[in-house]
Amino acid sequence: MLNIVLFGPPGAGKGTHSIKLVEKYELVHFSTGEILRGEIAAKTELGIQAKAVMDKGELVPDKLVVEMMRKKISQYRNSKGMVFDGFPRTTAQAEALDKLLLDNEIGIDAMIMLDVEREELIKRLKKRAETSGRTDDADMSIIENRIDVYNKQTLPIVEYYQKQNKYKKVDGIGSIEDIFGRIEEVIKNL
Ligand code: B4P
Repeated sequence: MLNIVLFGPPGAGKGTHSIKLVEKYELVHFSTGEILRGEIAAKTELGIQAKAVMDKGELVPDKLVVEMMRKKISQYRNSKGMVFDGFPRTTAQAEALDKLLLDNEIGIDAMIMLDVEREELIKRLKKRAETSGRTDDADMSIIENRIDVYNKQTLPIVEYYQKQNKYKKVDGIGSIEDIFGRIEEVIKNL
């Protein structure tokens, strides 16, 4: 089994490279952002609560996200592996993920961080805003807030995975093929 956390700031290319990981290694893809947008579209109780925070570029409360993931993970415990895209986003979520996996007698193999600087992130998200229809891409102050939230609340997770010797940093600038090649190299050496 191959279980990867694909990590990085908003716009780093997590979604883009998760799709390629799924194709190449036949993994199950969990994007908490996509799952939450699905809940919003379906106007569920969770979706209504999530929309209010996502529209501001803040994080959905840990409890709601972890509960949502608990149900998903147990369904796929016998798959070839999983790619976690946008989850965990806080140290509490990282701890909860380890616990959820342990309950299913599995674990994370690597946390791969896509390293991209702020200016490039803003450029990519502004470009995506032209086609995505995402309210959190449409406004410059929300984009800025998402990056600030990442730096304050999400980046500390690096230390959590460093302590477990699972943290792998990859240069996230360049063509998608080149970046994916760097990710493949990390996986080959696990
Ligand atoms: P997400 O859906 O995860 O949104 P994101 O952080 O912007 O990442 P995304 O995957 O969309 O972008 P990507 O880097 O692939 O989360 C949205 C919101 O949901 C969060 O703000 C939060 O409110 C909530 N949420 C989600 N998970 C949560 C959790 N665990 N806890 C609490 N709240 C949570 O790519 C961006 C763009 O870059 C794409 O358009 C792509 O085409 C482009 N791109 C990629 N690689 C490129 C390259 N090499 N060169 C040029 N462009 C590239």
